[in-house]
Amino acid sequence: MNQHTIRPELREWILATARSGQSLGELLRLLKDAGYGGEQSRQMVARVLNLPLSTVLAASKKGFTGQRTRHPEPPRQHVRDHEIRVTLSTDTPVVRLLEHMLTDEECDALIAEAKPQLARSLTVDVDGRHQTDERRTSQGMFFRIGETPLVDRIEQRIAALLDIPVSHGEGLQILHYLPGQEYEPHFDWFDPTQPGFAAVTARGGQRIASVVMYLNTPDEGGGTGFPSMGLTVTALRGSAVYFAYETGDQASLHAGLPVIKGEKWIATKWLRERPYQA
Ligand SMILES: O=C(O)CCC(=O)C(=O)O
Repeated sequence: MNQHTIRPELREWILATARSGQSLGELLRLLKDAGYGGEQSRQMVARVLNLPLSTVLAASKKGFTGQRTRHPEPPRQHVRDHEIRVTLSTDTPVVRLLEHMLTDEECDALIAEAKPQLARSLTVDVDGRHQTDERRTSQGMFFRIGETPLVDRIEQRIAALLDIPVSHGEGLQILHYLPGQEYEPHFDWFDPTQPGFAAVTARGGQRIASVVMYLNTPDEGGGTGFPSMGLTVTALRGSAVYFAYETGDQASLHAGLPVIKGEKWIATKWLRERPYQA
């Protein structure tokens, strides 16, 4: 298909629909319902979203839905040997506050294991490359899946709580913020309109949910903000915030708010729609 055959209104509609959070599979279904042929739709979507045709073809076959997490239901969840209290629950976006996600001993041990390995945190740029970024000024490190017995225990707990296999998780990430350090508002899902989308989703597909676990209680500041909801989660040792999203979900915008006094340690788990680990 020639680029000139895509009408500007249709190009805008494809972009807007992808940004509004529809999956590629859903986008293709809507085009089909509007009377476009399968091959024509795939070519248009690939061209407008700047994706390899093979990615769009795979989406049309699989529906690109992958697996979703199960959102923990209040008031509490029994997970293996552990009771987690669900102390706040919202649906748009899906957010759960989880009390007693980790024990004090687990928090301290994670910090001790991570401390010698910290380096400047990175973000993923539009081409899918890792970069240092003034919007994210913490230090951090990643554990490999099951790297230590403690990491394994926490990953098993998250998997059981959210009913998703451990293999769908990226490695557990530990972050350390000092006063003034923060992670400015951002989305955890990858933008399908960016050139690097195919590369960052080639393994595991799209991100579908995040769990941010607080390993200490900063003296002041350092919560997690959800600006579109006007919600600030206070960082409290052992508790966590879980949030789930669709591609393009604007409500899942969130930020690691600046630490004002003291320091902040967190462990973050990002989950994918398909297995990320071999
Ligand atoms: O530091 C926080 O509270 C949030 C961290 C975060 O948003 C992230 O790592 O994606």
